[in-house]
Amino acid sequence: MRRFGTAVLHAFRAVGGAARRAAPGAVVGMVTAAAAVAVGELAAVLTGPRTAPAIAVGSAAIDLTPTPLKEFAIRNFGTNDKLVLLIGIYTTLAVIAVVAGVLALRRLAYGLVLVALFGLVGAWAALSRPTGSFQDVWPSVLAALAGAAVMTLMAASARAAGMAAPSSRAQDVGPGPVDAFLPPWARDRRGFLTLAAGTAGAAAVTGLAGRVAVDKRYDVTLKRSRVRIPAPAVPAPPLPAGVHPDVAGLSGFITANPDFYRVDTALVLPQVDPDAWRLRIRGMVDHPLELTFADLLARPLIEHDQTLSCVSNEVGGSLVGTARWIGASLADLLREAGVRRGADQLVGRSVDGMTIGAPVESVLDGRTGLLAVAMNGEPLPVAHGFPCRMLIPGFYGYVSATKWLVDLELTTFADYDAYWVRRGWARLGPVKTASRIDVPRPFARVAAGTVTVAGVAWATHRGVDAVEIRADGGPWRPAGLAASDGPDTWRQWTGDLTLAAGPHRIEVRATDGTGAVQTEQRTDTFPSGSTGWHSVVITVV
Ligand SMILES: Nc1nc2c(c(=O)[nH]1)N[C@H]1C(S)=C(S)[C@@H](COP(=O)(O)O)O[C@H]1N2
Ligand SMILES: [Mo]
Repeated sequence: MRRFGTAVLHAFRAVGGAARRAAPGAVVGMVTAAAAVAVGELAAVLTGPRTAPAIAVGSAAIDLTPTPLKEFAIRNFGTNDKLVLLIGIYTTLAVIAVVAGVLALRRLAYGLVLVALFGLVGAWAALSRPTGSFQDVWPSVLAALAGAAVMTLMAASARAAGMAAPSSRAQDVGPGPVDAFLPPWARDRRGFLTLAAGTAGAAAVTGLAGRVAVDKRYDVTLKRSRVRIPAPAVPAPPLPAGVHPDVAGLSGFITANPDFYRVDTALVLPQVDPDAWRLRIRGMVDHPLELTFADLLARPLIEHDQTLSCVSNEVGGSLVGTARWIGASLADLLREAGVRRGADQLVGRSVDGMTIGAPVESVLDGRTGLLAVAMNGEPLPVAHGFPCRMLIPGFYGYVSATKWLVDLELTTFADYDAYWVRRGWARLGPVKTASRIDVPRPFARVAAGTVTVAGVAWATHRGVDAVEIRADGGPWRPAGLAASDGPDTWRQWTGDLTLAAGPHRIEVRATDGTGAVQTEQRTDTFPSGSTGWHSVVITVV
């Protein structure tokens, strides 16, 4: 026991000693990284927010992330998945920076190699973006150059202060050519720390200034606020009275824009200038078209309520919402372009290179597919695709709802796999019948007697014809259906169960407009959407 205790103590001492010896190197590395990131951010003012090294690397990481991991991230972090990714990237960078700094104090060249690698990875990531162009490498190149300069200076200062790790090779610790440039005050311990703090401060100011300038230069909030959406030629009828039963805790029938779920691969939101926006319609068409935003707004606009849901939504999950959209008819536009025979896939491309493919047949079968420009009475929010997104009722978002849309290509499923299909997701993504219990909340404690159960059910474009609930595997009872706003939206429902004291498990299932009952069988979200009944466990007291 005592032997063990002594061993632990020794281990701690050894680690502590190593940490102390590594500290100057860690400082050199962190300051180097700070300077590099800051210069990268500043350079991105010229080339766009997506070209800043950390963002470019993050975006490349999203595209390279294996599907199960991406599913895990969406499942566990939801809309925060991007924040988690960025924290991961900066943490990785910090670790590499410390290693680089420690190496630099042994031999500067080793540290510089890592800095160069950092620049190369950033440049490669920027180039690998679907919309990447050669100038996009500049932020990473300049970042690496700034990092190299700072590392060289800091290492010289550490050396002069006698803080560099003792090396077996004398020439590695001896004065280098840079030392001539080193100001006299930076040649002792205090000078080293002053240099580090000063550089870190300058990096913080530069980086923040870069960020602010990027946000300002590319921000479309002002232009968006000036957009006037014309009154729709085909307004939606007012919502039927009673689409929303008055039950506390039940989701609203219309999902407010700030509450609407967001799922996309955009690490920074694309800022699309509506004045510069063009939509091309091309591929297997007789007359390729190009529209400006004014052209789009001049078309007869249709107002339509539609529920949008994500294929990654788990049973009972919240990646679903309903909005009142306004847009131009997608089918009319395709007819004008003249779809050639054999074209069975419509691929929507976004300004950031996302590709989303939908069956042409469905777009032309009479449903209300839109090139949407408004959501719940305002221009599309930037997070939801401003200035224009695609919407096709009946399909999950990943095959129908391209945000920041700039290009429509008519092609075939045989010839082209869109982004998610290449990652193993189903080619066709019709929405599966789903129902969710909103009230009571899981693990709620409710009073004995009649328990009110309420929720939503959707089978987008097929509609919901019935909802049933039951407790503890007992007989199914029909729930009361709220008024219907048509097959393209979800339907609220409520029901009462009489429950004795104790724990209970409440389940729900829906029947869609074709008469098919929602399947009990649980399947994963991958590759074509989850199935199974939602249940909540409550305690009656
Ligand atoms: N450009 C672009 N459009 C996109 C996506 C994306 O990653 N990029 N994600 C799709 C997915 S998977 C879904 S579920 C819907 C979500 O739309 P929302 O964020 O407006 O709710 O957008 C779709 N459109
Ligand atoms: Mo999705």
